[in-house]
Order: sequence, then C-alpha cells, then structure tokens
Amino acid sequence: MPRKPDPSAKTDSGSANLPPETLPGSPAEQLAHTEEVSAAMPFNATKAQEHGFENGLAPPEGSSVEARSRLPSASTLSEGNTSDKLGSIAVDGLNATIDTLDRVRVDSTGRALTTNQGVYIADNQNSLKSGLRGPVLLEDFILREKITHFDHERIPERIVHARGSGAHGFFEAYEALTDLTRAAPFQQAGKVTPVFVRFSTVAGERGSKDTARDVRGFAVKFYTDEGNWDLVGNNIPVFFIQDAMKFPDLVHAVKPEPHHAMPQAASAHDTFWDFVSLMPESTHMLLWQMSDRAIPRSYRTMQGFGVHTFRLVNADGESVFCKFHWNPKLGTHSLVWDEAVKISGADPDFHRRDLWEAIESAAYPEWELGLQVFSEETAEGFSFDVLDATKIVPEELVPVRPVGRLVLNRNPENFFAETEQVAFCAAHVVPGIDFSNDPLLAGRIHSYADTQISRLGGPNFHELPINAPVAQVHNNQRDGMHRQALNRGRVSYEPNSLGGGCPFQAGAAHGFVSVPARLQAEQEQGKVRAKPEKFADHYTQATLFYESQTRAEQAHIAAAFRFELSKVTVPAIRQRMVAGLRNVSEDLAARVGARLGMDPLPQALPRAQANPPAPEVTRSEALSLLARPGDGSIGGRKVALMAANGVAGKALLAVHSALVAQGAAPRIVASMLGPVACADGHSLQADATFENEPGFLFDALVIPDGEVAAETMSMDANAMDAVRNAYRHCKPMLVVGAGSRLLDEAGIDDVQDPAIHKVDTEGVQAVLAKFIMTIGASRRFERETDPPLI
Ligand code: HDE
Repeated sequence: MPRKPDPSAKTDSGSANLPPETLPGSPAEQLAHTEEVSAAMPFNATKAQEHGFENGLAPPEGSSVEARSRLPSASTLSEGNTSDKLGSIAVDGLNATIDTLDRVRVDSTGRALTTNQGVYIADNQNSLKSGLRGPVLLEDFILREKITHFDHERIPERIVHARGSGAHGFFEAYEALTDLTRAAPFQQAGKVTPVFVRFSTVAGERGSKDTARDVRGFAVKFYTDEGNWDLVGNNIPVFFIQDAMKFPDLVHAVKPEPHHAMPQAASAHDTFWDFVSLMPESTHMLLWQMSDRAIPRSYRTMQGFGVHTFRLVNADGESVFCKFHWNPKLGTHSLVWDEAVKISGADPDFHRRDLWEAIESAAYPEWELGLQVFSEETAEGFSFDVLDATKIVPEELVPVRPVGRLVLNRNPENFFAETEQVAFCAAHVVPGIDFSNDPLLAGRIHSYADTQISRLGGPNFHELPINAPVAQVHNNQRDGMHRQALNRGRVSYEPNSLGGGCPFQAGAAHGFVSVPARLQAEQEQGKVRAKPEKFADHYTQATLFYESQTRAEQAHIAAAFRFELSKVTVPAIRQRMVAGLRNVSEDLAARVGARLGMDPLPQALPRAQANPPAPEVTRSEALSLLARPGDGSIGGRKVALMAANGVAGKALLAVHSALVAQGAAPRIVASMLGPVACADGHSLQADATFENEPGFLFDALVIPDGEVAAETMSMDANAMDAVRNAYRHCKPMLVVGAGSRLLDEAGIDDVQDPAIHKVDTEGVQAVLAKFIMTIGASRRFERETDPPLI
C-alpha cells in the first residue's frame, strides 16, 4: 500500500508538537515508538560489569529492548515501496549477504549477451565507427566497458602461497568432544560442517609449477554454525622461525633474488641458504623440507598440520593444549626429485590436475583429523617448549586421537571467485578454539586480514561469497570499498537505545571469550624482547627427524641438501650449512659434504645451548613417510598402458578394465594418437602419446605383449624413456610376454624386483591383484643407486 502524503514527513525540520493521534506508519508514529525504546533504556545497564577481572571472564549479554513495532529500526519510512529490484523489507534479524553460494551462481544458458548494466548487446564483433573505414568513436560505451573490465581483471597475488588449488567438502565428527571443546564442529557425533580447502606451494608465483621442492599450504575454512574457523596449516608440522619478527626476512630470502628475479619457485639459491645457515632454529624444518615431504605425489597423499600449539576450551571454560593433524586416507606418498623436475616441465599443473580429476571422477580425497591433546602442566615437563613452532610433540609422547574426517567432494565452479578470492586468516577462531602464546602465531593473527586489504581491494572481503560465513553477521562495521550489505536502520554504534540496544554484545554464554591464561611467572611479566631458554635447542629434534627415517629417506635428504647447496655460488655459505648439519648428524654432514667436495668437513657450528635437556624420544617411526602406507586404494592413480600396432590387445584390455574397476585412470599411450591395430583383432584407441604425456607423469607402467609392438616401441626413444623413468623412479611395472624386450633394451635386468611383475599373456589375470597392490603401496626404493645407473 503506497503511503499517503504526510505533512510531518521531514522529521528533522518538522514540528516537535505531535498530534495526539498519530497515523500508523507515519513519521510521528516512528518518533513515538523510538521514544519508547529509548526511554526503556534510561542508563547503560551493563556498564558496571565492564570492570574487574571476574567480569572479564564472563562478560554479560548486552541489554536490549523489544520495540512495539519495526518503525524505530527502519532506515526509511519509504521501505514499503517495493520493486523488482528492491525486493522487500529486510527480514527481521537477517543478514542476507551470507547464505549459500546459490545467490551468486550465474548460468547463461539460453541468454543473450548484455553489458554490466544489463543492456542487450546487439553486436559483439565490431566497435562503433564513423563509417566503415572511419575512426572508432569515444561514444562506444559497450567497447569501453568491455576493455575497462578486462584492464582490471587481475588482482595482486598472495605474498606467499600464491600458487594454489582449492575444493569444497565437509568435515564430519566421529564423536562429541564436548568434554574438550565447545567448538561447533565437535558437538555431536556425525555432525557435518561445510569446508573449503586450499592447498598451495609457498615460494613460487601464481603461475609457477606445482612440483617445486617446497612446503605445501593446507588451509581449511570451516563454515561452522558459530562462525568461520580457519585452520591455516602446512604439510610440515614445524616452521623455519620462532618469532613473527623474522617472517619478512625468511620470505625475502627464499623468494626470487630481487636483482634479477631468479630462481622461480626454488629454495636452491644463495640468499635462502645464506639466511637459514645463520638461523640455526630453521635446521629442523630444513630437514623436513629436504625430505620427500616437500615433493608430494599429490595433495591427496600428504599430511597437514596446524603447526602451532592451540587451545581447546569447553563450555566450563576449561582449556587444554592441542596440536592438529590431517592424515590422508591414501597414505603419504611422494615423488622422487628427478621425477619432480621432469614433471614440472611436462605438466606444471600436476597437483592441481590430480585434485581436480580425482574429484571429477568421484575418487574423493579424504583425511582424518587427529588431535594431540595435553595439559599445560604436562607441557611444562617437556624437554622442549610447546610455544616454539620449530618443535613437534612426538606422537610417542602424546598420541594422536582421530576425531573426524575431511572429505573433498566438489570442485569450485570458478577458480577466481572461489580459490583466488578465498581469504584464510589464522585469527579466525570460534568459541571453543583459542590461541597459545606462540610468538609466531601472534604475528599471523595480525598478518592475514591485513594482507587481504591490498590483495582484495579493501576491508569488505569478508562479504565475498566464498568468505562469508553461514552464521549470521551483525555488527556496526560499515562502509568501505565494495560494501554489499544494506544495513537497515540508522544505528551503527553500541551502546544505543534508538535501536533497542541491537545488535547487543552476546556475552559469555554464546560469545567468544579468550582463555584467561595467566602470565607464568612474576619476573616474566615485564615487557621484553627475548626468547624462552628452551627455544635455544636448535638441533635435538632435527636429529630425531633424521634418525627416524628409513635409509632410503635419509639418502633422499642428503641428496636434496647436496643438490640445493650445489646451486649456492658462495662456498662460505655451503660450509656454514654443512657445519650446522654436523650438529644434527655426522652421517648426514659427511654425506652432504663429501659430494660438495669438502675435505675435511668444516668445524661444527657453535651451539646456542651447550647441553640441551635430554629428549624423551630419540626415534619416532611416525615421522617416516613410509610408515603411513594408507589404505592401499588406487583411486585416481594414473597408469600408462603402452601400445603399438601388433600389441596383444585382449590382455591389455583386461588390465585396463581391472584398473578402471579400482577407480584408477589407465591411459593407452602410443607413439601417436588414433587407432592401434592389435595382433588378436582387438582395436584400441590411443589416449595419449609418449611425447604429449611422458611416462614420468604416470604412477605405473604396463608393457604389453606382442613381438611387433615391442619392436616398434623399442625404436621410439620417448617410449624407452617411459620405461627407463618408471624404473628409475621406482614405480611398479607389469611386463607381459614380448614386452620384456623393452626392459632388456633399457638395461633393466633386476629379475628379483617385486614391483616388476613379469608374466606371459596367460598369467596376466592371475597377477593383476598383486600389480594393483604395488600401485597403492610405497615405491620400490631398493632400486635406487646414487648416481642412477638407468
Ligand atoms: Fe602464512 N601467510 N604466515 N604461514 N600462510 C599467508 O596470507 C604469515 C605461516 C599459510 O591458501 C599470507 O592470505 C606470517 C605458518 C598458508 O590462501 C600472509 C607468518 C604457516 C597460507 C601470511 C606466517 C602458514 C599462508 C599470504 C609468520 C603454517 C595460504 C596471503 C608469523 C602453520 C593460505 C594470505 C591460502 C598465507 C603471513 C607463517 C600457513 C602474508 C606473518 C607458520 C597455508 O598473510
């Protein structure tokens, strides 16, 4: 109903003398109702409770009053004048800028092109010209809009973790953890919380390769009922530095050197090793970074860690320390360095593709969330400091308790809108989760929201659909670039009486309350720039890590140090680094030094702490990648089935079907695309060529039977490279009948190798189960020699 003209419409300039009978919905009635709510709050009822320690522990809910009508909270009396664009009046207590992503999905099926103003575009091929051969006119608003948008289509990339890939999914709690935490995702068994996860490398730029030797980001945004919780972790449980003060230095050192912007996505250069060799606290992390953890086979096969010590807080305000672990269902699997280098050329999107294809083929990646929970008192007794992000809590000391699973089951629809615009923030916690005093974490609590202000162009990035929580958002923050919310009413401050006190402070019953952790000792309470003593033990856990690896893994670590340091051009930096490694392991230092031409080895670096406390654990099997084989399933694994004319097709197709049945991705690879004529009359189509998908992109190789095919393939060096690389990279092979000729030509005569299944055509069916098992298992590292012979 349109309102009737009302003489008191301009309230600021209207009469203060209201008529005794006010019209419904008139300015006078609005004023009368507003006066009522305001008068109902004669003073600030919770003011007294803002003071004192006890009140700080349990802040009260703010006071509010219910108005007689919605008139006092209206921005305008004209809000009832609706239209197709305006829709209706704000629904009571609702913020509609959040909600599911449905509100922003766009589908152009059956639609004509329009401008951004919704005007149909008659011609999308030509600019507006003065005559057919005349000049283009400034008047062409359609051309100008299109080009202007294009000119601004890029945003700054992330300072670190620029290269990444994301997916949607859910977290499901196994059981209620109400004794430990009041955090929403853990309140009931079976509770499902939607998530968005982004994996990343750290050092490379947005378009850099996936298989760089680097730490991987593992950032999880939980859209909980009580707000967003971001667990912004890595695939390595420790970090290079102990204090946020050093983060810009670390990142400047590892990024391409500033004078010539090289090398891209690599730590193998002078400035990185110069810095870390002067920062002995980075040694533990360096051991992890030089291990195969830094070249994962896929995002699906790596662990994730919250890194810092966090707190869990239950409804009674009781808190415990907690470390977060993500363990992949498929087990932990990595590449080998030579393979990673080759893949980066042939498929820089290797991990992005793997994640995407796994989800498209319904081989949904899955991880189990595990918690290490311990009390503050227990932590006091550890030989290391749990506030030091360069230290782990060994699983032998505090076991990891599985509490739920993470499943990624939906790819993003639009990379930019979701994966690029998602803004994780280490400060995003919900009631039930709190921070520890880890000084590295403190810097992160500041950094993440801050960096988005320039990356995403202003303070309202929380309103971007991918970042908006599913929980309601109501506060008095207003304005700024790209603001979307149309906040109803004139109240944008608290306390207020004009809005009936709303939105009011939630109080301890619902709101986030920081754990009242007290500063530990009197003498520590002064302001100080210094580290706790236990932070000075830089080597004990690095030694633990090295000693906990298998021989093959130790060899990879040594080779990685050797490779990286061989790229360092300044001998003094190499010397300094090897001198540091002597404090970790003489074996490691000797292996690295020997291959860098150091004889004798440099003197060990002086230690910051001469006699660190004895560690509780000196070997931890859990630290070896090979200790986590996973469930052996091969969903999404790629297998190359080599082929050429004359191949024994029937057996090859049987292998193909068996792999498909297991959810793997078998590909027929030949010298060229198109039909392959089989010796037994079957017909195959090549999916890929030895040239466009080199063998090292696959997890396993099948060399088929067929004299003629073997002869042809042995003449194609790309095919032979596939065989040599599969062997060199320790991958399983199924070699059928005459196919063994390729092994001979490649110089592979390791008949005892249990990951090379040699059979004749009749034996294929019988060996398939074993072959599939070896694809799901760890690599056959026993094959390796240093240097490689094949
Ligand atoms: Fe980050 N980190 N970081 N970081 N970090 C960023 O935030 C920072 C640290 C991690 O997929 C930035 O949105 C500081 C540890 C991940 O979007 C930035 C310090 C861990 C991601 C930032 C650290 C991480 C980031 C860059 C030391 C493992 C990618 C863009 C005090 C627990 C998130 C951005 C995504 C991203 C700052 C150390 C993990 C600059 C200051 C330790 C997974 O804000």
